[in-house]
Amino acid sequence: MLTKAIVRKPCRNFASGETSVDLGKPDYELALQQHEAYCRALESCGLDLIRLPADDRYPDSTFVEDTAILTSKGAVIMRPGAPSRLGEVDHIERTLREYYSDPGRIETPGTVDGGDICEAGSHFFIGLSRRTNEEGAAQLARILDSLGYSSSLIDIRGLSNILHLKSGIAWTCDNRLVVIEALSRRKEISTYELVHVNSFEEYAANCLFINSRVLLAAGFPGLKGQLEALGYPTSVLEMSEFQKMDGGLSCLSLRF
Ligand code: CIR
Repeated sequence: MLTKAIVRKPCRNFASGETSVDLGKPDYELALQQHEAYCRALESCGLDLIRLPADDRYPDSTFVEDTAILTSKGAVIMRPGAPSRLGEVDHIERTLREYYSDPGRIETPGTVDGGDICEAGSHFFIGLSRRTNEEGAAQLARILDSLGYSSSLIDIRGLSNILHLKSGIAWTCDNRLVVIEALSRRKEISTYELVHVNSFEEYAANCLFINSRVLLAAGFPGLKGQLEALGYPTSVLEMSEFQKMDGGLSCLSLRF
């Protein structure tokens, strides 16, 4: 059971963050409303929130997931692959130290974005991407091994449609993975039952399974129906303003 989540309010210059999509400029007030609804959804899944204040120095700082990996055996501080995001980790680390005594850390020249790390029980998939390099992935694999977790790499550098591994894959907390077509034939995931996301709904692949509920972006009835048919209760959230900044549901929180 997850009991807590760290979230950070979007800052006023949220629209100046990194993005590779062309969906227009986000509306800040709407982003705040969507973020608040997201926070309430986490609370309704039974999580106590640690709410961090907006940090105007880092436009992307609301995407806290990229700064750390939290497991039941320990935490690892990431080293984000976008130079503009490197400083975000210091602030998060101070918060994490209240809960984790000795977090591991990705060191230069390694880079890892938390969005590239998909936990699946005692195994972690590590995405190699524009943000997560081989050195960072190797460091993370060693740290996870020392904590008692196995890991494997999934190279997404040839995929232009997703920023992070978790933009295209989500673990359902049992033996299933929600997956976009481009990743569905990878041998690394061949032992899982797959929930296929159709090509019109790829953004919805970044869904969030929390304590037997699934949070899903609004506007994707196909995946919603598939998950409900499999017995997962869904809650739908408007994510338009975060999608404009390349962000999905998972990246707005660190759950533990
Ligand atoms: C970035 O490009 O870094 C942010 N604008 C979006 C990060 C999204 N993070 C995630 O999916 N884990």
